[in-house]
Amino acid sequence: MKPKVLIIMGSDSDLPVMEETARILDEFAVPYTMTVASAHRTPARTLKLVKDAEKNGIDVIIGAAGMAAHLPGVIASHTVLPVIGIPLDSSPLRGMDALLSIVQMPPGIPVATVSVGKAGARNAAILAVQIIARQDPKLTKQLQDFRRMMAREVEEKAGRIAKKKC
Ligand code: RP5
Repeated sequence: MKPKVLIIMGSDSDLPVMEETARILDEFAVPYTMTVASAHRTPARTLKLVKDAEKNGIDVIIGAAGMAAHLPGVIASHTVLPVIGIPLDSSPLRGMDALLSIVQMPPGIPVATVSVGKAGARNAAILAVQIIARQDPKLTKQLQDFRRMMAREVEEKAGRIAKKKC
């Protein structure tokens, strides 16, 4: 199947967190490709990936980076495809640097910024699925089932805590 999501991370050191994005996309059976490119260290490679993504019918690009995390913003500057940005905790500033770099885009070039780290990696995948699901009723149903499953888990947790208190 042709990939619908392109995941670009700033370094291979980001992979342990970004595996969470891949895991969720696998769960929903949404095809993706995942690679490394840096806005600063390999600007030409980043641009080529974005332009190829447009040619190859990618629906959503996920960019993840730590430190002075310009990657998602630079990706967004080169395309009108939706871009989701994941700030990563890979510096002494513990992701605050990446969060502000990614979330504070100037008006006109949005990056849909998710939370820092693994929770963000997970949400980026879910948001990408939600975007793609607009054209795919089967995927919409899967998302609704996923929400119901989460709600059931919360009920079960509440039940377990209530039992402990008795
Ligand atoms: C960022 O710098 C990367 O996204 C990574 O989070 C951080 C450190 O990269 P490495 O020095 O480990 O390659 O560009």
